[in-house]
Amino acid sequence: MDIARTPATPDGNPHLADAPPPPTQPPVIRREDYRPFPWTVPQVRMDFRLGLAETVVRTELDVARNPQAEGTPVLRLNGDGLTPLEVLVDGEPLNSWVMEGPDLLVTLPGDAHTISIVTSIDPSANSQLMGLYASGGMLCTQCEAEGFRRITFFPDRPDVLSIYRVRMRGPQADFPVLLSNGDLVGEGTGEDGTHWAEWHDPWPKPSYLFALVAGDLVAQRDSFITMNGREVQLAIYVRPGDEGRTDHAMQSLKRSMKWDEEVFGREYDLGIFNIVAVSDFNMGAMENKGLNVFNTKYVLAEPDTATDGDYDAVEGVIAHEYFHNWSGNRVTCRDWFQLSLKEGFTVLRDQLFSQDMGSAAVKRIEDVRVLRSVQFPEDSGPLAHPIRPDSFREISNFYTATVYNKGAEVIRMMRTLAGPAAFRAGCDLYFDRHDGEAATCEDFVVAMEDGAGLDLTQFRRWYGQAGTPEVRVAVKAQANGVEVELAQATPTTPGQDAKEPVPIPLRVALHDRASGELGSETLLLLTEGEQRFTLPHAGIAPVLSINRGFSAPVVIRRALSAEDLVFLAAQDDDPFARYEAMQDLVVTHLLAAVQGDTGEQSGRAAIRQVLAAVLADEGIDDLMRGELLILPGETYLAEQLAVADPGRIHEAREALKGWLARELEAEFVALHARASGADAGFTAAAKGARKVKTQALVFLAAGNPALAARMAAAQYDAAVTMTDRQGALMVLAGLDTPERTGKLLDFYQRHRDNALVIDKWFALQAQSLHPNTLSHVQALAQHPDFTLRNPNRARSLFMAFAGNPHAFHASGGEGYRMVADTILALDPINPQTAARFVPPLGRWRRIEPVRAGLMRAELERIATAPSLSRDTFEQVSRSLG
Ligand code: B3K
Ligand code: ZN
Repeated sequence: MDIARTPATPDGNPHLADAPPPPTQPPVIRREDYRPFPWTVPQVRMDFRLGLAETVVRTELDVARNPQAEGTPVLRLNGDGLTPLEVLVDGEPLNSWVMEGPDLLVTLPGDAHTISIVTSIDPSANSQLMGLYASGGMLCTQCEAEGFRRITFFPDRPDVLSIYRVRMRGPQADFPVLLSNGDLVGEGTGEDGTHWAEWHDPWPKPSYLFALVAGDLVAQRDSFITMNGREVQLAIYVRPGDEGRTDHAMQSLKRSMKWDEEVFGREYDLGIFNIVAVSDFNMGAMENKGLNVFNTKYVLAEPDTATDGDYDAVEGVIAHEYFHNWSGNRVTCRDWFQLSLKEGFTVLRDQLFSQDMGSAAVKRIEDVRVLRSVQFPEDSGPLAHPIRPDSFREISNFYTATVYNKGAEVIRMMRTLAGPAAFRAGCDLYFDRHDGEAATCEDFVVAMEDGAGLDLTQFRRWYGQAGTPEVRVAVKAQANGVEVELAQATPTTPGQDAKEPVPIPLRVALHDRASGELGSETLLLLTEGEQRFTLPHAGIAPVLSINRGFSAPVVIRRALSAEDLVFLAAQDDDPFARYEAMQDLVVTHLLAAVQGDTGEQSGRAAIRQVLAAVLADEGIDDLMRGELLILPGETYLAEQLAVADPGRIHEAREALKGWLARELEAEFVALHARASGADAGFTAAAKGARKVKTQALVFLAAGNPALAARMAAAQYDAAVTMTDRQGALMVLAGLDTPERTGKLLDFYQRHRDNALVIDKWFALQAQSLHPNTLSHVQALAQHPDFTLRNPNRARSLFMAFAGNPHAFHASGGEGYRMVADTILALDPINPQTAARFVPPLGRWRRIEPVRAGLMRAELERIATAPSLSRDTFEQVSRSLG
């Protein structure tokens, strides 16, 4: 085959004339257009000749007509930027293939054939980090969602499941470790300094779960005996020098394996489970079968360089990827519209795991905080979409908080409705029924109906409707009880004007404020637009505690007096409800303050009273105290208003923090002193102490900056953990004080060889409350350690900045310009990561008119840029639309 002809167009090929012109706009892919693939690919054999600058890939596919699909002689193999060097059908160089855009089309005469294709790729030029790429001298892959087509031509869709045999050969000195999915079935050395390895994965899988890693890596090894007594060899591969930082990840993996057996009855199914840590990675980690590839951020952890939050994140992500082995790999997705089938379910599984490993109440509050600060704004903005989207242009844009976190909430509601035992029965049935298949969200719902005995007819609306439902609550006292009147409405979202009521499970209890007596909990199921429930109550001052444990992902609108909220915040037996009452008190006060309500003094006094109680309460541990001390964030506050002024929100929140800190200065100082006496261990008490210690500084920094600066500098100097050091530096970074510069410099020099800690150094400054944050970030973008090519580094500066309201929303629009410039600079390098910076600008409709105009203008500037990626084009056009 003449490889110089690109696109390859063998003479006389009948398909040539049909090739459409290149699209001007990326096409819209629709869920309703799903059709099964006309061919099956039972076996794939791959052979890699590895090199950083050139890797040659020979792929052999056994294909057969799919009896379940409409027949066609044409086999479409997706490609992305590839040129076929050779195409053989049953060993013959037939002229029956043609390129159509990026794809290779082969016309096949019979029902079963073997196709052999050779491609050549340059991993070192792959800055998108999709497909096979080079990272610091090693080679690794990322294929989800559509990266495999950047390695070889293939039906790159999740419903084509194949058994893979992968052979690779490369210079032993450069790539001493050679890994792929499944079991190692052969290895050897050549005379020319090369060596080879062959891996075989017996489990049929879609191409997005393929992985290959080659590099100079060291392994921490361990093993795990499964519930049926099988031994699994575990290894975590890292760069030489990092091997001392993998203990926590290994322990987390073993705990995850055990937990999944005990709680979900799921056993691991290969003899090997490998994890590789990579420093250039677009997201957190990837669940490739038997060979998880991780961002170093979610593997490496030691007390001197990782915070308690980092430790928890490592444990959570290790668990999440491991759990995908069943929810995602053994049962995968039919198409990418079903993404929440694996992601929502797996997020719920990792949340339940983390609840069991630590404090369930604190974990629940943390998860709700993420949902409300990220997913709620998404659901009320231009990028709103159902957890099962109906269309997309670029699937990478749909790895969202909606698909992941709201998806988890939707499955959690099924669990609440069924109860844990019936839910488990539903899960068991789902896994049994669909093992080895590419399934749909509907399959999951049907299995849950059959296995858990639920009728989910109306519940299915949660999959199709975008937007966060709002529930209005009115309580009327009656003789011997109260009537609870609930009304639900879901705001319109792009493309969805009419919304129907969804079933909303609300855990409620009626307490009595006068006697302090706490009522028992019941579950109300709101299914209608408006519905009344009667609850028995004998007391005289009933207070309704509602959506306990955040049993439904909705906004509750309740008109509770400050007195009732103070009561709930101080005494409710449901920790989430306590937190919620506290948040409500603060939100009510701050919204009044930003709207110029001067009568808010009483609200302030109520908050002071509750905060004082939280500081003094010996009945709660410090981890919970730390949660209760976190004031609602500025994005969440903005979310409560149809149109927000971020400047006023910031001022009002800081003013409240400062006032509270001055009122309770002695208490905060005492808390800090008490917590400073705790040890440096990882018990809940020690972690809690570290949490409240920095929280105390956060308050004091707003009320008495000079005192806070002294205390923070002392905490920094005394720190033996990264939690204490980072917490102190975070507070100092926000203050205009001489200690700030000295400690920032010290931190940099101490950790300059550790990329993950230098990421923290960038992020701390970009997230800072300092008035000059904007110019600091501009200067940091020129720092020799800054690069847009590493996603962690790019995010550490600019995502941190975009999430810092006072700096991002600078009134002259400089923050918006900086983020837009970042998107434009990053888009040609790494479109997937670039597109992630669009949503903060996309919020313009909910921001006051002057800033809104500036934000919109930046989006328009991006939209007019030539050769925008599909990723960024889609996000920008939806944001302007
Ligand atoms: N499944 C991957 C995410 C892949 C993202 C591709 N753009 C990690 C995870 O959710 O577990
Ligand atoms: Zn996942």
